[in-house]
Amino acid sequence: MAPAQAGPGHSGAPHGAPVGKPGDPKLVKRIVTVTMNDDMRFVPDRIDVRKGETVRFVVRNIGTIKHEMVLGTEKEIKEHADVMLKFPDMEHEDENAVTVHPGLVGELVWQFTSAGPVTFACLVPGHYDAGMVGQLRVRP
Ligand SMILES: [Cu+2]
Repeated sequence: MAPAQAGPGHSGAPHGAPVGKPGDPKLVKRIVTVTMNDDMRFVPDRIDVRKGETVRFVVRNIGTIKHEMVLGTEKEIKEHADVMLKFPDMEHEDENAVTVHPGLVGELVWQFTSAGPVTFACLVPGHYDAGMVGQLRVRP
């Protein structure tokens, strides 16, 4: 896969710092399966993890259109969703995001380095505003 290339207006996008970092696949102790659908929902949309934990998210798109799962603070996600509305063709190659085409399964390995709320959302234009968002709770 090509390295991430910043699109127009993409500089404010989340790059993982406050919510954690890309995880080492060897340290994965838990696998969480998340389903995305054309009702603009994640199932589940509430996930508990522990600080320091490395999680492999197996992200299944059972819909007929492209969806994605992007991790960030609520503020970052909202800002990024607004940028996506202005630049709808922008593709994500960020380490804190996985884009999954219809009928396929993507993976995201992430280590949660600080306690507190983390938001995950689909930033395909319009999906976040339609409610395609969930919350991770990182316990101390
Ligand atoms: Cu979506």
